[in-house]
Amino acid sequence: MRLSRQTLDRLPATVKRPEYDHARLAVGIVHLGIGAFHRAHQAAFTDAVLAQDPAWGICGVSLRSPETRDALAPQDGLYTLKVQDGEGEELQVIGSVVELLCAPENPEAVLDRMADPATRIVSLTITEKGYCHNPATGRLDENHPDVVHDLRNPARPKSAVGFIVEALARRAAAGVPPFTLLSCDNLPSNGHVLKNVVTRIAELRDPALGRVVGQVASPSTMVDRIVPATTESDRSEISAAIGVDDAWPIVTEPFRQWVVEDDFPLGRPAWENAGVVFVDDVAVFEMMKLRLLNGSHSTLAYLGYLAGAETVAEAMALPGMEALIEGLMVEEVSPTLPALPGFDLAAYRQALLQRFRNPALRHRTWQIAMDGSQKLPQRLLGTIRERIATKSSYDRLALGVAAWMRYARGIDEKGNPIDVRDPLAARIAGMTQPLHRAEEIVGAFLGIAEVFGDDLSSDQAFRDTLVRSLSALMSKGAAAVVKSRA
Ligand code: CS2
Repeated sequence: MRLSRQTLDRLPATVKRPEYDHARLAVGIVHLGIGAFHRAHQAAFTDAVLAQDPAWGICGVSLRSPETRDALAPQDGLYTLKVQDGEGEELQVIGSVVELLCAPENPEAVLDRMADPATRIVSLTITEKGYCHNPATGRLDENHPDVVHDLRNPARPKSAVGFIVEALARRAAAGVPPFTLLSCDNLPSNGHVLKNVVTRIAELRDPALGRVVGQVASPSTMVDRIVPATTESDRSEISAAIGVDDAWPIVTEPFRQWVVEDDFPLGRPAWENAGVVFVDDVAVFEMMKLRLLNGSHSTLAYLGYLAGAETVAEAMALPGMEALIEGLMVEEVSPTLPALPGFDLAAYRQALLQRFRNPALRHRTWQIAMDGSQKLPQRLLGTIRERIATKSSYDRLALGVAAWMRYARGIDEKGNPIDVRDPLAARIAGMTQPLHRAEEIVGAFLGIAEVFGDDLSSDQAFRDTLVRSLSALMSKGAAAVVKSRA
């Protein structure tokens, strides 16, 4: 028997379930990129306030594969969220996703939903690379194959940004006011980046459309919850615990945070009642989270993977690792963060270390290692730039960057190939695998302008630091380097 509206009343009493009439929900939000993160984060915050207003159901859109739709549509969009840490676990069925669409199969259905006047928010978790931008400049990459495609075929877009521009064009033509854009990806000023990219695409289509899109509200947000990919054993354990089959449950940690700029001309769910914090400017929160959490995460992922740690918790347990990460946060990152009055930064850092140690989450280093070329600019390189500007040390941050180079070259410490997932993977492998000396490898990487920008590429001290770190990683191995840095 499958989890569905019909089987909700068979669930054990300990499983939390929607406290509203699920059949009465209507779509008010279209979410592009309905992955695990969205389902543990925005969809959970939204679920908590639907009893107050059932008009804010979510239409979840997959931009690539039909897998999520195929798993959740037969379940009326319902799925289980398992929240766990070392101390306990809690199961909750989330009901905020009321419709599922697969964009490549039926782009017209997605555009219809987005153009519908009832849709008042279009939110996104499409990962860094989904923005089709140059990570170093934040501007649209006009040569990106999806952008080129979408400009040639505006009514049958492939990219999220292409869907947004076409839907806004249709709304404008029909006299329907624009929806609010809500980026929930780990990018600094994610709302601005999104707005710049879609406005530029619209301008390239038609200057008048550019002016329309330039007026759209696009508040920035800081999102936080650690959500590992669901495994087969999660599926079977959770299905056994709830007594019916759930084809795609999600496992996550208790911690969740969402800080949002309050700019929603067509309204929004009462998310503040679920703990969402609304502010005028999210920039400081975003910088703190990207540099402390995600910067540490990427460093843990590359060093951990190279040293043979499968999960973040295993990486944290490597001799010297915790001291290295704490040192990175305290000495190298924290001094670059603007003050947040009343905010206890030391407690935030301690909580992060504890979250990274969470023994109940199997968060794979390989998962976090993905898309490094898109992640490093905001996670490590921006911080390094500020350390250089203030003539301060950045050894641990540079070790994280060197570990990425060691990893992204695509050959592990035993000489076996690494399954590197990154839009630049092939280019990096082609460029760096024939090279063997750290100087040459670092030189090749620094030539990637969309990652390092011109400034870092030409900084001799930065180059020397990377060469030292990469040589050590290549000669001694990551585990020994981590141990020696403690
Ligand atoms: C992680 C993030 O996969 C990654 O790159 O660093 O997904 C991280 O778990 C979240 O940002 C936590 O909020």
